[in-house]
This record gives sequence, C-alpha cells and structure tokens, in this order.
Amino acid sequence: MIGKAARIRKDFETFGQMHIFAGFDTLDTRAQKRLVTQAGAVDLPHLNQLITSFVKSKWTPPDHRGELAIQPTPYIVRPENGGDRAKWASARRRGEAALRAGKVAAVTVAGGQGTRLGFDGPKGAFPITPVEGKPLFQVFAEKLLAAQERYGHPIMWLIMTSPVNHEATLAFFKQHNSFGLDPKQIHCFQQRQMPVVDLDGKILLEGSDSIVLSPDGHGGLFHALLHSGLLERLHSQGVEILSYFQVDNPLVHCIDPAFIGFHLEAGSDFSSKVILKTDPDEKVGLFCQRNGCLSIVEYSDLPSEQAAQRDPSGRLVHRTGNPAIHLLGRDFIEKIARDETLPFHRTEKKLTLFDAQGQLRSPNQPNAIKFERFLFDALPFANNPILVESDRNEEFSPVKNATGPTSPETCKEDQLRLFHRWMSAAGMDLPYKTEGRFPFPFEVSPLFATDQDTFVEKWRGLEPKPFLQEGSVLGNNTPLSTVPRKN
Ligand code: UD2
Repeated sequence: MIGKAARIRKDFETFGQMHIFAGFDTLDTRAQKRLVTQAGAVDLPHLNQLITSFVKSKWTPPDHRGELAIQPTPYIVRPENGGDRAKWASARRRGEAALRAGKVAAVTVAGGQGTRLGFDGPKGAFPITPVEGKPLFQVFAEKLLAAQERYGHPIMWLIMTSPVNHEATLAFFKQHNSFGLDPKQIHCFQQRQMPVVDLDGKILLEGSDSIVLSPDGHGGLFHALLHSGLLERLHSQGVEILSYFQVDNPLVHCIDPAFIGFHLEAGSDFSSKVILKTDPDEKVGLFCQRNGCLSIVEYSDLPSEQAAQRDPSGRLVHRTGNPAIHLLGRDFIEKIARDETLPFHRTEKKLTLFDAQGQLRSPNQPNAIKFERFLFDALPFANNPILVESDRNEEFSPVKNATGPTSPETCKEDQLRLFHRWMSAAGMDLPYKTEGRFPFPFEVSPLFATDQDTFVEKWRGLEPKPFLQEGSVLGNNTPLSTVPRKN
C-alpha cells in the first residue's frame, strides 16, 4: 500500500493534482485506502488532455462561434405527411420478420443522474403514467412484453446503469418481479465514470477522501456493451440490431417494425427517428449534413440565430430534431467500441458538494466540468445511416425537469392526450380538455395497446364494450370497466 500510494501521489503531483491528497494524513486507514484506490483508477494522462482541450485552452461558448457549416438533411416521411404507404407497409413486414427471427434486442440508457427531476433513485423507478402511476421501467417492460407476445420471440433487454444507480436498479426489478418479464432476459450493465473537475481543471473532492466522479455520458454505451461481454452474448443469440431508447421517454415505441424494416432495407449501421421541430429553442439535438455526412449538432452547440432560421413557407430550416430513438447494428457497436472513436464533450454543472469541513455547498453558478461522450457522435462513422419521421404526439414526451416543459405534468398530459386520440380513432369521441384539465383521465396499459392501430383493432374487437369512467384503466386483455355508450 505504501509503495502504491507513494507512486500514485507522485503521478498526481506530476499532473498538478496533488491537492486531492492535502488532507490525506488526517484520514483513517480505511479512508486513505479508498482515496488511493479511486486515485489509482484515474487515467491521468487522458484526463490531462481533456483539461488542456476544454479547460485550459480558451473555450468559446457556442453562441460566439459563428454560423455552423451545416445543411438540412432528408428523412423518410410518415404516410400521414405524404410518405409512400406501400413502402411503409413493406418495411413493416420486413421488420416483423426480423422480430419473429429474434434478431432484435432493446437497449435503454438509464445511467444518468436524475438531478433535474429532483428524484432520489434510478430514473426508471419514477412513477409516470397518469392514472396508475406506473414507473418508467414498467412502461417499457410492458411494451416489450406486448412486442414479444405479438412477434412470438423473447426480446433481450439491456439496461445501461452507472455506479450511481446500478444496485438500486437491480433491486427495483427484483422487487417488482421484472414486471412480468423473464429476469434472465434483462441485463443491467454499468458504464464507466469520469472524474469531475472545477473551472480551473482541478479534480473535485467530495469531503476530504472521495474524488467526485460522474457517468461518462450515454456514449459510454459502446465501451460498456463490449466490456460487459454483452456484445458477445448478443452475437451468440443471433441478435443483429439494438433498438435504443432513453429511460426518460415513456411514449417511445420500444420496438417499431417499420423503423426496423427501413433500417434493414438501407443496410444501415445507425438509424434514427426524427421529430419535426416547431420551437427553435426546443432542447433536442439537430440532424444535419455536416462535412459531407449525416451528423447531430447538440442543441447547446447550435447558435440560436441559426436555430431560428425559417424557409419561405415559415417552417424552421433546421427542423429535424433528435428524440434519441435509434437502431444500432451490433457489428457497428463493436467497431466503435474497439476503435475508441468517440470524442468527449465538456458540460458545465452546478454541483452541490460537501467541503473539507463537511459543510454542504450549493452554488448559484456552474462550479464543475463533466466530461461526457455522446452516442450520436458515432453517426458520422456509420454506413448508410437513415432518418425516419416520427409523430411526436405518438412517440415523444420525455420527463426531465421537475416543472415546466418536459416535466412529469407535461408527460402525463401527453399520455392522456394520446389515449383520448386513440379512443377517438376507434369512434368514441370522449369529452376532453375542458376547464384546462382532462375531465376524463383514463389509461391504456401497454399490455392492451402500444400504438393507435393496435388500440383501434383491439377496441373494435371488444364486446360488450368496456365502460370507461374517471380513472379507469384499460388493462392487460381484460378491460377493468366499461365506457359510456355513444348516444
Ligand atoms: C438528450 C439529447 C438531446 C435530445 C434529448 C431527447 C444529449 C446530449 N442530448 O438531451 O439532443 O435527444 O435527449 O430527450 O444526449 N444517460 C446515461 N448515462 C450518462 C448520461 C446520460 O445513461 O452518462 C442517459 C440518461 O439516463 C437519459 C439520456 O441518456 O436517459 C439523456 O441524457 P441527458 O439527460 O444527458 O440528455 P438530455 O436529456 O439533455
């Protein structure tokens, strides 16, 4: 221990990070071991490169970088907006065949810290449905159950966690018996963490014996899938495509056969859903052509003037938003992971920390810099990437912040609006949106339907029609109540 500690302290001194050992001699043996172990795991040369690039060299905020050299990019249009119905039907059939053949698994990135939501626990445990208050993980689990029942093949579900929430995530699924899935088909795997530094590039300490670490971004998925052995397991089970979605969006079509079909027809490594932006300031990344290839520019990197440009019809020039719904080829994931291709990004955070005196400090200004990798930086390296339009009303309402847009309230309203729209499509026009609220909150379980076509098909097949009343739930296959007969 003494030799190892001395070597590590020497390395930290070499890289100007000796301050983390300032209180070392006052620590008890256990705390000293903990700090030495943490410090020994830090890749100092790499961290120093990041500090040089992002902290020490002049870092210009995006709005001061001038217009980006980007162009709008094409995408496959939905039939409702003039897309080719026959092509969509053919793609759906091809995707269904791949699902029946067991070629598709699901992957969810859930390693982030739900700090913006103010929720203490894995974000997937957050109750989000408007009547039953089902947690996010349950919504996804039931969508996967519905898909595997429909296509007759179990679907592996890979969930990326981080050391921040891994054990709590495992416990949550155990507590809820995996929400009806076979526990053996769920694989939680941890992403790596990166040290957090202050605005001068000094590694931050929590108290006097713990380096502040933070998950390395959803781009950490590639390394984590490879080094967890899960890529090999996917290969052995004949899985070729990963259906990727974030833990914060309960509307997502976890498994979408038409999307999968288009991905296969294009021979794509990396396909994405597109939602059309109407608000230039919406906090979604932008798909665009950049340096001759399909790329994503993150909302925080797009100059606001450029985001607001409109064409003669009044639509945003740059409107292809990224809802973070992707399909990734297994081979492509392995290539990116092995090549360690992805760059790091600098993100500034306001971190509440204990100081060396044990006092909790909550800053008003950003006091920390995190280094994260973004999954979508792999896009320029993908062969034949494609974009497929999605209806945001059907598939996108993330829950990120405790209040305001993308909050639990807006997400629940969007779910209610969706269920009412499905009911209208089935011929039951229910009263809604009076007095600013939905007088008729009811919920459709994913086990009853996960999209409008399935809902209409199932509803029309129900006799007698169930009676829906305030707070009803159209459950699994046995509706729990009945709906007022159409007068
Ligand atoms: C992300 C996208 C944004 C848009 C939006 C859609 C980025 C940087 N921005 O915004 O363009 O697509 O989502 O909702 O991606 N996560 C991990 N590990 C990490 C960090 C994040 O698993 O180390 C997960 C996190 O649990 C969440 C997702 O990735 O499910 C998005 O992460 P975020 O909150 O950092 O990105 P956000 O919401 O700002």
